[in-house]
Amino acid sequence: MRDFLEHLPKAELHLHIEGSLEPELMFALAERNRIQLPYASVEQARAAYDFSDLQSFLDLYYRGMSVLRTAEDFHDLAMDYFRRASGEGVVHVEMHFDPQAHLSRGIPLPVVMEGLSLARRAAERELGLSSALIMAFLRDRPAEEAMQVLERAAPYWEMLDAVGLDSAERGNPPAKFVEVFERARALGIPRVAHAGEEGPPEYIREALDRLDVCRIDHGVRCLEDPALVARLRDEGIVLTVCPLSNVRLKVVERIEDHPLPRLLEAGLRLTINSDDPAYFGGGVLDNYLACHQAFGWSREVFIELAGTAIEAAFLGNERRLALH
Ligand code: ES4
Ligand code: ZN
Repeated sequence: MRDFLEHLPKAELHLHIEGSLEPELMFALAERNRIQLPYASVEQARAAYDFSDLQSFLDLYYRGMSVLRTAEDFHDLAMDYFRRASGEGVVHVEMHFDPQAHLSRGIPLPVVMEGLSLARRAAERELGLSSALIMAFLRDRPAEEAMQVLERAAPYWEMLDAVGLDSAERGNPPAKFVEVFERARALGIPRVAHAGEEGPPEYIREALDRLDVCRIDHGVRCLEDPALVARLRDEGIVLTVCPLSNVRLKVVERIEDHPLPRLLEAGLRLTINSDDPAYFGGGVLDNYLACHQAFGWSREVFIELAGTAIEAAFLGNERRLALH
């Protein structure tokens, strides 16, 4: 099965590129930029990745990304991930990035965009890997700040495949960002949002009704609301589920308790993704393998999940046909 899953062409639709920063690269960039890390070694960093919830992860995630300073750093970050993903049979990657987490540290948007753009082109050329870019807003920051970031990104609007919404979910409902997402819609930029990971099913409804998103990131708590499940199924809304992330952030206690089999049973369109592979113990292939081990899914199920990801990706028709 490992061989089959490795060779199955997979698309990753839910990845935070800053969460793909492995401790080895974190240490190399810290040295290059003469930054002091709070860890004595790579092993100590990995040992610190023991989370109790989303916020305890976010604290280390924002601290870890402090080593990213130059366009070259962002290039190296993305290229390091693209190489690993390609090695495990990933043919297309849609990456969220968090401009506010860099702007607040004095890293200008053009630095981030230049680094990520160079890496995307190199991945296409050297690995045959396509990618999409999702500019995410931090929902625990004011909506006005998100709007300023969207306006500041004017030179890059053409390069954005979507805008997204991430960071601490509870207490930060999608409705807070209605104006920002309306502006994105007016600009013709597609929209996605994290909802129903730690937050209630109501946030999923709100993301659909008020933000007009085309995909829900996570969405696993929809099962608490049967009418919502029926709606997601009827409208064919795709959920980008991240099983190892849900275990590590204690959304579920054990992978065996994960709602994925019930979501599948309910007829929802699902994809399997890694979220923050460097922090949650594995990439897309590891997430597929964990599902195989926990749920005993057949090849046909994985073919369907991988197919859904390619259908739901921000891809041109030509590339989509080539991947199907
Ligand atoms: C994130 Cl809400 C969330 N989940 C996982 N990774 C993240 N990075 C930023 N926000
Ligand atoms: Zn996420």
